[in-house]
Amino acid sequence: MKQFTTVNDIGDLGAAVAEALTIKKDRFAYKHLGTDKTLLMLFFNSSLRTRLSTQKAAMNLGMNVIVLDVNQGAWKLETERGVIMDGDCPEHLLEAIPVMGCYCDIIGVRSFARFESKEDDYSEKILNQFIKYSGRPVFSMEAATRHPLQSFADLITIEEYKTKERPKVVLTWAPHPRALPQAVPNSFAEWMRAADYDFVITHPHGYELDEQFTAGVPIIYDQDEALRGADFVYAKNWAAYADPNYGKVLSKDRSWTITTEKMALTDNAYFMHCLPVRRNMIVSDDVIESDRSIVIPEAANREISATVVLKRLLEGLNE
Ligand code: AN0
Ligand code: CP
Repeated sequence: MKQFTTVNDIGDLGAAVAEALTIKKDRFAYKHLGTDKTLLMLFFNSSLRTRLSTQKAAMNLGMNVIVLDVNQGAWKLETERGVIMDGDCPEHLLEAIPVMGCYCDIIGVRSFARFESKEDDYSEKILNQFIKYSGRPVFSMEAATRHPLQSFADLITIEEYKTKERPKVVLTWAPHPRALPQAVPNSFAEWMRAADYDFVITHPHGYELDEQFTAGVPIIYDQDEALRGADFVYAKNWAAYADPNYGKVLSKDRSWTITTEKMALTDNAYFMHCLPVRRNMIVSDDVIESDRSIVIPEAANREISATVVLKRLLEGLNE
């Protein structure tokens, strides 16, 4: 594998899940692969799970790891070509990227949608510059439009917990005080479609996602109706995608919060969320603490998805 930014990079999903479940039984089985190889993890945004699970995955594979928080201690980076740099950015991404590539073998990048320009966000302007100028295999640790390490972990988790061949999986919007990117729901939809589950999406009017991720997926505006018969409830907030409201919070309607009453509509569904989650906005204390909540095993699987991805990228170095 030469890069990992979308579901298409992972190939056959059945084979990827099988590999993940094998690695989960012996996560140090490929410790030799990363000897004398260096991973650089670059964060433009905060992280708990991605930072820890990806570093742990790299250590499982015997790699050395360098972590850089661009906003803490590094030079502030200009990202626009052609800008007269007389402002507060002393360095340009166009030098910083190839320099960073000199010190590592693989680069992971976290760079959220900025909500300043839909075109820049949805063309993955920042991530694609790393792919173009670093000279190294690049993987996404949540970019502007997708969070594939999360979606892969979600898929592994559903495969572990499902009791039906083709479970009903419901992605539901839930309220949140601030504008959040669409990367997690976009990516989740992309992976759920590829997995061919009985997948539906529910959200208030105005929260439609980019159709490249949702084409063919039933969109149900009545949350109660969508939840009926669900085997998995995947809650997430996102800001509006459609123009003219791109990046805006249109609703904080707490009747969309996932509560015990909402879960009672389902077929005893498991509750999932990528975390971090705001309690009693997205989900009630009772639901997230219930025995049907699998948010912790879901987060634990981030180490497994990252180990598979880094293993394949390391193998790709010699192809
Ligand atoms: C981020 C998001 O919604 O994309 C990261 C989630 C993994 N969440 C927040 O910024 C709170
Ligand atoms: N789920 C996830 O990616 O969490 P972090 O933002 O803490 O990395």
